[in-house]
Amino acid sequence: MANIQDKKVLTVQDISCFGQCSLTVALPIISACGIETAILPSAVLSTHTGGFTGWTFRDLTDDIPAIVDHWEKQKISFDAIYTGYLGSKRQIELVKDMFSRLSAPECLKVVDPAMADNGTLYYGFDEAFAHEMGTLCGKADIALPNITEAAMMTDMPYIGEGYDEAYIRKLMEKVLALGAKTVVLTGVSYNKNELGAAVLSRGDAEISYYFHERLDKGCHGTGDIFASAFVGALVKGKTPLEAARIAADFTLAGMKATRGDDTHWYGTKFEKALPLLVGELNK
Ligand code: PXL
Repeated sequence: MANIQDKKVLTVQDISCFGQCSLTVALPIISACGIETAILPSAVLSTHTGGFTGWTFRDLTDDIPAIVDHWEKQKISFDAIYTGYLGSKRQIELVKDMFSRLSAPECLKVVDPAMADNGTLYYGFDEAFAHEMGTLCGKADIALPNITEAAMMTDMPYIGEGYDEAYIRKLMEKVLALGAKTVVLTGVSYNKNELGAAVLSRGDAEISYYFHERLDKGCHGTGDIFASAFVGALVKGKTPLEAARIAADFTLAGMKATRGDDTHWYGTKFEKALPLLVGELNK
């Protein structure tokens, strides 16, 4: 029987037409979780910017206010709003406005800063943008940075490998101090065999971790894949730690399906792992 209370998610990020990231990842993954998913594209690119050259970029900032006005007039609201790659500081302001105008009661606001990795900002971003993204994470129920993004938003040094738990704790506390209620830090590893996510909410005495095996090589787009599955699992009622475990296992399975295919350097074959994600959520 249909459940009239089914939840609706809005995700705001770019469409990289080719390359398996942002909306071409978020929409299929959250939909596969059985959740109605609306999209608001922040820009349209021919490909993502991580390894391609000569991509096209159409900024959609000017279309956003009218879309939000229309939805508000139609009394459309969302049980979760999940933001990823945003193209400008103005878009960050527009997302803050969406948080206040398009949220259903108890709307979960999930912010993935999606702007940097391995110590480096993605093409086109600067330090000022990173700080602005910090203010958006401050409005989030859950902020989902990787270590590079967390360090850039909080003016902590990025020290690559070889950090200890005290560093991770300080980084996470600083993200909470921005205003986020919970921080899920991705790409945490204290040894060469394991990689995972760390979860800390305001008032928690200890960090909770989920680790899985660490592969030799990363894949492009895994941050978006993790974040999308995390949102799907969260909206399905999982706790942040359970959602992080489900999302991490799904992402790892996608990476395993990708390794060995050198022609697939630009993305991750997450589609192959969707049955695993769906099975996990229906357990
Ligand atoms: O996966 C994050 C991402 C999203 N969107 C665009 C990107 C990237 C990372 O490179 O370039 C356009």
